[in-house]
Amino acid sequence: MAKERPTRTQRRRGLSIESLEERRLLASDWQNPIEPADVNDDSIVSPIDLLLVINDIRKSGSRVLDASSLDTTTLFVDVSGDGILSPIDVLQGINALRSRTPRPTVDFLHLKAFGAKGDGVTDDLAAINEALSRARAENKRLYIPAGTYLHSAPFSIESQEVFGVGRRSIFLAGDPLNSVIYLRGTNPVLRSVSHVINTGSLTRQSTGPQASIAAWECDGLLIDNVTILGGTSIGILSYGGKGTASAPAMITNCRVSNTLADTIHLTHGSEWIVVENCLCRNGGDDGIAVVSYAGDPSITRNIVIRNNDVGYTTWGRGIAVSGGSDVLIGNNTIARTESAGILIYSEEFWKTIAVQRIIVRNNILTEVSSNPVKHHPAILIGGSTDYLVENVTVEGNTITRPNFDGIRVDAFVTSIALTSNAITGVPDGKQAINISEEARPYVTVS
Ligand SMILES: [Ca+2]
Ligand SMILES: [Ca+2]
Repeated sequence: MAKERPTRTQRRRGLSIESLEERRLLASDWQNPIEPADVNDDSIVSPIDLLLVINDIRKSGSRVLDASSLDTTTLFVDVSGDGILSPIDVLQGINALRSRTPRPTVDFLHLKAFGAKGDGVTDDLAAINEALSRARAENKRLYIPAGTYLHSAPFSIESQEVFGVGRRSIFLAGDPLNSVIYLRGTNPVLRSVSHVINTGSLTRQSTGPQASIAAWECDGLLIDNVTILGGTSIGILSYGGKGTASAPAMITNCRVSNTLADTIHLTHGSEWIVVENCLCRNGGDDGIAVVSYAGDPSITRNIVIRNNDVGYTTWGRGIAVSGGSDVLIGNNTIARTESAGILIYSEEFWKTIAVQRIIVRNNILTEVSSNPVKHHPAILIGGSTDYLVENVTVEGNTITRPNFDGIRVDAFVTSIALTSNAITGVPDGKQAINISEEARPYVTVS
């Protein structure tokens, strides 16, 4: 069922591979998304809400609200929604009390109305599925209030929007081998929730049901302000997820950590996707990967990866294009990866296909590539006997203290430009720029 979702500001921006924007602030997880002045979330704006803000300021002072952990206890004290608790929140609360404006028409259903317990122990899967189904039928959004909702099996968000209050609206996978939340259909939206998967002693998996969030062959897609902790496979997977040039699919402001496979992975003909302002930490494989295989329905293409903070991987690269075209990797921060910080490669071993028209610009790579057996450079470019890597611009990047070479270009490439890259702290015996004999006629350095 297709629906119009005109309120999404991200959708109006359009996608230009050349445009890099300022970082946007994360949504405040301490503002009530339904009624900003309803601090205690009892559906009424009353003087009690004001008192709660005043008491909090008295007790702990004005402050930036902690954005570092899952937190199910703090009230919605950030009335103004700027991420800071201050007297401004009191003033806006007073204004809301005075104005007595009628509440807007409710356009969402409440998960707890369907019997979900949110206690982290009861299996809420049936309630979640019933709520999703009803919300779809009534063309409403589904609100996930603060709580921990155990789901014993996967569920699907289909052509609809699910939203919560960030790190306090937690989906907890009951089975780490059957954990996925699917996004399907047209313009599915998942916003401001968390997904926790306790992997225990399990080893890495690599199929859909073991991912945390999987955008599965959907048209349009928004995953925003989603926190993912753990998982035996990929954190956020786009398997054939597609945006368009004028309305790109968006994966924004997400925090993905402790997955056993890639933290974010785009494949199977995914296209027109922006991955922006995401934090990827301690993944078991690549931080953000664009991957195309010979058997895919089409090449994964038209991807923008910008302003992300990636690193501290136990295995894998920071940002990788292994089969893909028209990809911009811009203004990302990459540190302490196990393999190359950025990899642009057709990988014969994995049967990935051609790599074309890639811009790698203004990224900051620090102390990347720790594995002494692989000895990857900070940025690694190369093709395979079957597939060339062509038209790659590597420009304005800052590489500091790489463990091996700064930039290395292997064989099977054409039209490679390395321009104005600042490379410092290269170890003795390693090179800032290392171009293979075979690649030399095809690489310009300036
Ligand atoms: Ca209230
Ligand atoms: Ca505030």
